[in-house]
Amino acid sequence: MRTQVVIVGGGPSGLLLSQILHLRGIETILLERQSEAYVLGRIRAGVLEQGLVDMLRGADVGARMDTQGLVHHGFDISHHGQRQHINLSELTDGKSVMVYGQTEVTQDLYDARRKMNGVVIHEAKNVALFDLTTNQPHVTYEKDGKTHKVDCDFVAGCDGFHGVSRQSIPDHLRREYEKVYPFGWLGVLSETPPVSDELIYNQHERGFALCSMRNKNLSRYYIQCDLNEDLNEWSDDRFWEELKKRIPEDAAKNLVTGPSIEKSIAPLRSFVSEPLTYGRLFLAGDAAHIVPPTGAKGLNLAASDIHYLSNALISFYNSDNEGLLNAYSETALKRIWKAMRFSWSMTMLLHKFPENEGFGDRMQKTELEYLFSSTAAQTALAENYVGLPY
Ligand code: RFL
Ligand code: PHB
Repeated sequence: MRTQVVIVGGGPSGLLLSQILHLRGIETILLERQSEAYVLGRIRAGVLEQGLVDMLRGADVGARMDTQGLVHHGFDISHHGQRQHINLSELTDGKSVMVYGQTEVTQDLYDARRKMNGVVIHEAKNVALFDLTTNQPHVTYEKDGKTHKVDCDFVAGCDGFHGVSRQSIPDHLRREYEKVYPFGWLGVLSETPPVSDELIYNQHERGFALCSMRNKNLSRYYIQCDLNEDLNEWSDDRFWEELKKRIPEDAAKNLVTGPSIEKSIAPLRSFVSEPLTYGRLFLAGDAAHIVPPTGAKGLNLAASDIHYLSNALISFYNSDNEGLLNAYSETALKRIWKAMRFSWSMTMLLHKFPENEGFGDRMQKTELEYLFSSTAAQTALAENYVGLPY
């Protein structure tokens, strides 16, 4: 087999790249390790920046989002019985975010790929990348007991944190930066109306909590938990009781509880691998970087990588110009580090850190008091939350 771009990984990064390239006449073959049902069963992000919303519309996959997504003009932060509204639109010249689940984005992309007869190969096992530093790389994979080979011009590594692409860059050419946080998020999805029209980020002495949503009858809640927490010990009742203790009193009174339809624990980590390029391999999304979910940046950062990478590939094929491809790593990393900083600072601001007793706690409290009283601080927060320009 031969194609122009092999895309490894069928999460949002890989699917969006294949959709954009296909619309511009560039052929791709996408290799996904899991089944489509497995990929769609993962409950992940929920908040889309304007940049990603525009990209989805531009890639002909915005129609369902535009009817079912919820435009949010602000969110709340609660701390010590106080609740501060962060008015995103007022603070950012009318910008907003879209609440629309990653599962829905992925579904829309799969539907669009099918409609355009895009080549998406599921359950492609043991993907391996070869000759990446030549002009004729190739990729092999196993399916139905056979080994297949795909020759190509470029490989896009969109295979997430545990993928094979990043590992295909020799150790001595790769520099990794990492911070692992000493806690996780226990998340619950329930078919109940959200407790509030907007998201509430709660800083509390028992630990962080987040009230989020997917639609008018689907709520997503998270609480900070220990890393070694056993999911089996978290009955729905125990989860709701703990959540109520961490959110504002009026919200706790209004909270509609119900059976969870998904419950999981996610560790929190900041991670960047540099550079994003090795010969004709280009990393994008979680394959190259991970942010803690506090700033809602993971999926959005994957989208900005795809923006830069798709432009670079289009420029190569249309104008024979390698300039943007050569600049991809540096260009994308500039925005990645800014989102790293923001996600890290939101995480530090809102979580309970076991080692923080004393001075650290007072700094956190003072930072929140400053944020609640300063329009300048709220503007900086809002500017980052709606998404920095591409
Ligand atoms: P993905 O989604 O991990 O997709 C990678 C795909 O590659 C496949 N794969 C392979 N395929 C072939 N061969 C191999 N060797 C392979 N190895 C792996 C995998 O099966 C998978 O299908 O990465 P991608 O596409 O870069 O997308 C990144 C986003 O999924 C991620 O950043 C976000 O979900 C992060 N995130 C959030 N981001 C936001 O922007 N806003 C949010 O509100 C938000 N909330 C969250 C989040 C992530 C969370 N978790 C669980 C980590 C909330 C949570 C709880
Ligand atoms: C979510 O709804 O899953 C969500 C929302 C905001 C975040 C993180 C996760 O910051």
